[in-house]
Amino acid sequence: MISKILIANRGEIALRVLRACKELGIATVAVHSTADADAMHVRLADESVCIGPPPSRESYLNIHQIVAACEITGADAVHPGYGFLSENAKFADILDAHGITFIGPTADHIRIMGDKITAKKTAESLGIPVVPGSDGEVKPENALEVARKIGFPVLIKATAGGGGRGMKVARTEEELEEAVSTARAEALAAFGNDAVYMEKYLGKPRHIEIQVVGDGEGNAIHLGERDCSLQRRHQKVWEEANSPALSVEQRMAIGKVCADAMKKLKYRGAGTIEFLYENGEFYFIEMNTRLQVEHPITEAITGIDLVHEQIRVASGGGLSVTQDEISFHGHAIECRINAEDPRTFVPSPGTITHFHAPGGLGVRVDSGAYQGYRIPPYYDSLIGKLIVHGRTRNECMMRLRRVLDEFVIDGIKTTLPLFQDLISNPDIANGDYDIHWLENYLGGKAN
Ligand code: MV4
Repeated sequence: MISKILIANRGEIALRVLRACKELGIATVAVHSTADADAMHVRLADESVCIGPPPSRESYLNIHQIVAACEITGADAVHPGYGFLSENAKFADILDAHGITFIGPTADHIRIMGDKITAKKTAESLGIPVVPGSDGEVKPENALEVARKIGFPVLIKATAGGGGRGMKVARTEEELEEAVSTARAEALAAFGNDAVYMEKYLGKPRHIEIQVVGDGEGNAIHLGERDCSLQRRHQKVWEEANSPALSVEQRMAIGKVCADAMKKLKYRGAGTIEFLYENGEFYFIEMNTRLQVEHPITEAITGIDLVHEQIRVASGGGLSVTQDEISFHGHAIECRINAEDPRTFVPSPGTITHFHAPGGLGVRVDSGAYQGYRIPPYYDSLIGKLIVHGRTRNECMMRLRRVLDEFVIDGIKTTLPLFQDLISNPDIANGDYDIHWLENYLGGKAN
């Protein structure tokens, strides 16, 4: 069994994991860089270890330091949160070799899903619908033949990719050669690997992802979907569950496909299966083998604590619920609060002079920020998440409007004003948006 968990992360997610550990009676170890000595996760953990200077490479990504911190404190498990080492198969292997439990999937499953071609082939073999495309890697000399077979427009993607880097659209045969060479060059620069593959380009899809959890022994559940179509430069801004676009029947059907696939794979841990959704069809694009930023909206509508489940399955305790016991209640929306200018999205680190989080029924704020906290400039700008739940989408939107008026964060710029704008927009009110909506909206506003 797990008796002490080291949390290899910072910010709101470190706090989130800490809360789950405390509720399960498990001791906690925080790690932090010198820039985070005054962080809330450090204050609330039972023990803390400074693992290096501010740059992530030398602290939160430093495997040697984190393993050493486990040895020093006697931690028997590591929760990686999201980002940093959460999808690093080598890290999972190293912990394994030290007899420390990695709270996540097996290193092999992380590796499979980290390579986008292997992930897609695996998904297809497990019965998950995928985007039509090339059968594996595409070499420049075969690109035209493959593209003609798929049909234009096509999208060239990096095998090692994710997050949109190394991705290029070719709308016509004339555009193909340049698209392939640019995609390869970007992939090489970003990932040190120039392998690319090709897919049919979907023009106006929604981004819908299914939450799954497996016990590693062939049992798995799904917890419905999240609609994360509102993104800017591949950064999610607003997420909701359920998706305004799906019926109950569609949800349960795609959810079952995903849970069945995870059973066959004997997947262990929490995972997210990402789809593009267009004209009533789902197309697998990627699977993330970690807890995601937006997991609280799933927790809000299911009442299931995903970090509890992660810890249970990591220690061999199995899932706490069966699929039949899961039901979906109401609607939840998450707004990502970034320390950024709400118009330019330029980061705005600095000291928070006033902080007042809203409360009341159906309101959750996940944040490590507090009055007097100084946001260091070294890490991503997410300082908190506002999660609002209501019995209906309309109630949820009305509640969100009320809550945004109550939230006070002074001293720095935040993205809170963006959400004030979005809740008043008719397309948002109607749930009528796709993956390009937000960029078009922001591009169309005078800034
Ligand atoms: C696509 C696509 C259209 N067609 N694949 C962007 C990041 C990567 N995770 C997958 N992405 C896309 N893949 C096909 N075949 C459009 C995107 C895409 C996108 C996807 C989800 C959310 C926002 C997006 C913004 C631009 C492009």
